[in-house]
Amino acid sequence: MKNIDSYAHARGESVYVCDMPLINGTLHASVLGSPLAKGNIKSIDTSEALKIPGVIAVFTAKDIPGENQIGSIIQDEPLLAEHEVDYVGMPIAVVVAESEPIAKKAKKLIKLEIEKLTPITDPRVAKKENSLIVPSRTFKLGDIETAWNQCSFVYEGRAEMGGQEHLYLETQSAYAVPAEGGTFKIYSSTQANWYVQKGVSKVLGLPLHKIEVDVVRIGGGFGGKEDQGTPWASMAALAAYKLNRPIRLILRREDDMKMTGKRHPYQFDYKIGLDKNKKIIAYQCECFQDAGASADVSPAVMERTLFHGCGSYFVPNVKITTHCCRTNFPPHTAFRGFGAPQAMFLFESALNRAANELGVHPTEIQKINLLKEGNEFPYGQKALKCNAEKAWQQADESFNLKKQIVEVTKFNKENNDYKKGISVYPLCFGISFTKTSLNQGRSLVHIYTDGSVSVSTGVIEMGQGVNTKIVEAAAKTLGINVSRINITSTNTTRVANASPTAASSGADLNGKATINACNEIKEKLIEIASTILKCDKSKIEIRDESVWNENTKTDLAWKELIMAAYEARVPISAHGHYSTPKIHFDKSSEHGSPFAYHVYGTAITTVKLDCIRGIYDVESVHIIHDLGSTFNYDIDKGQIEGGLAQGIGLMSIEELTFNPDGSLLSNSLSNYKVPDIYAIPKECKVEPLRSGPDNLALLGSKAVGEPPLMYGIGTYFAVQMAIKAYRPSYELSFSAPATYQKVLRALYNR
Ligand code: MTE
Ligand code: LUZ
Ligand code: MOS
Repeated sequence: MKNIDSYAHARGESVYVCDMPLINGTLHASVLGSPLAKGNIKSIDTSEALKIPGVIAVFTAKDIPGENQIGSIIQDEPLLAEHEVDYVGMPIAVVVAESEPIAKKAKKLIKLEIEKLTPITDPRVAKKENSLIVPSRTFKLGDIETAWNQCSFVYEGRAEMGGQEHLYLETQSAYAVPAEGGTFKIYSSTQANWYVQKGVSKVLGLPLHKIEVDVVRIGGGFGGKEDQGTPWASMAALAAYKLNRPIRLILRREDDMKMTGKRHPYQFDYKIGLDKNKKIIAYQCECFQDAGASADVSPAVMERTLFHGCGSYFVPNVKITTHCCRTNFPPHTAFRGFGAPQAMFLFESALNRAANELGVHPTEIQKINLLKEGNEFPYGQKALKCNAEKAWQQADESFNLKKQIVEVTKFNKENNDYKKGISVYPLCFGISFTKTSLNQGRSLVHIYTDGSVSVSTGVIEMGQGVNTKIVEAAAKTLGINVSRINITSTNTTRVANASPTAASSGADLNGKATINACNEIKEKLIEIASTILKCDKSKIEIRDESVWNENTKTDLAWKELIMAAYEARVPISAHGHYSTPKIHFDKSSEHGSPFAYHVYGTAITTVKLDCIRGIYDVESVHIIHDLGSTFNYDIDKGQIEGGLAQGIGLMSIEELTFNPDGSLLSNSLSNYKVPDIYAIPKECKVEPLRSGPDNLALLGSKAVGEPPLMYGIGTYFAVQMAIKAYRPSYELSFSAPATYQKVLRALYNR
């Protein structure tokens, strides 16, 4: 089935917040951010701004009728700065005007008096000064202290990984419309309409039922709209509340880049120990997460770093410690992979270091340390239906790893100015929100009397194709054509308390809820059919838009069946609920079984390095990916290739740079580079892993949203191998991304 959005997308007809027709009287808002990374606010003078013709009002913290608080996990984030500013771009005032350009012009006239303080811009410094957002956490397995004695080789070192700009095509956007009886309807570009509803409710001091949040789709989120759609919707709602006029607030790209949080940069210390057979016996690390100025989802991201500390490997003695460090950057937030890519980059760094010291290709160590069936993760869950070795073997067979390594070696012997590097990256990613209570989904299914079906779920379409998958699940369950089904917007009045569309679990949770709703209706329909046909209901099926009895098609068609059910006054609507069974986690012991299942895979990456200029191409990436049993391979392949491209960007050219004062230097697309058609692999082959369906996945098809991003990690280590081939005395360095500047320096030891 084609993606249901592709036709309208290609024609530019899909509707985003900025495409919505404006209601008469709509005003436009622009937000003034802090010019300083840390300081005490002495005064805010809005008088000059208010003199500009067309300016209606300027709102600051003192105008908030409810609580000036939007923190989701921890209540540490004001909507608008009141006494102090904590990062450059922190919202201080909302200017409302007849047009956005007027509001933008006026905000420059607001006079701020801020006493400048020294910001913290390094997570290690934050840790030293005890500037932590939540207490540090440690996951343990085995006995790390005695394990070092069993090791023949022990290596210690440092590593670091930079953040990443989400660069969703649609910037943060909201349109708040006051309605009858002091209620508000909010259109928001968010991955979490329930979070927006809660934020607005708190800021306005109104109960949740007075706030309706509606999302048709969003123009990409990548995690950047899990928590961070909320402030902009809340500011629009604040202005709508004060002025009783519809308010549109759409961030310009430069403001979006400056004011919103990104993927968390991390600093790391590692220590790895191997026995004489290159078995990894012990692994210890300390991770300094740069959380930014407030919690946002950082504690949850930090938790996923802990869960993925050993990647796709089994290590019997482990100690992983993470610190959630408060710095003076915008609050860093969810980003595809959610703390896991950082953990996995670190483990691969330690492993590559060991391989380099021992003079072997990293694959020799990787292969013998992969997770095996029944191995215990450092949080108590066992690797069941473990596909780590299976994925590696299939990659080896399908893509002839040995031959590829031989060819790279041969190329390097024959060439001086160009060198190649090859790496293998094994993936293991846990599916489920690590916060167990979020693992629930709901769906409202209506069948209308003409036989057409409307489905509304808690999931948000952001380009990942989840709505198409849900249509397919509903059609399969009801036994009808997909053309009969329409998906409506995601709306808090149709599905309440919806978890964010995140953790790659949107399709599983909401698709399964849709199947539950469809089955509830179907049961009633089969009863009606058995009365009409006077036959045993256990023999009845609905398929191909007809009722079948004992495997024979009857004359009772879908439309007639629906009319009969309506006439009989039985419900042909249902609200389905699904919650992932069995998962649990106990934070006090840091043990449990938090994931429904794990997704595995293997990527082989080859890069070609121009050793004169320090630039490189990703020549090929060959992927075996674990989809369980896919039912829409086109969509899944799109997610694999898109995730890979974003992962390559993270590891190669996407570099966030800041001034020492904490302001963002890479604040536009001319100085922040994302992968384009030239940066993606010249050759990308994807093959599904030969595995079976997983019962906890939608129709057996495993979650695919985030895991493939991590295949990009292979790029970094392939580049390291290529540098090493040019300069054999090179000592590997672990500082992602591998920008061309860093690579050039490494080639010439400068
Ligand atoms: N794909 C597109 N096109 N756009 C996006 O914003 N977000 C990713 C992934 N794929 C994203 C995407 C992230 S971060 C997640 S968590 C999943 O999609 C969310 O959708 P799912 O739960 O339906 O997989
Ligand atoms: N969001 C969240 C996530 O709240 N919890 C998670 O475990 C998670 N994982 C990935 C992406 N977003
Ligand atoms: Mo994705 S980081 O879970 O929104």
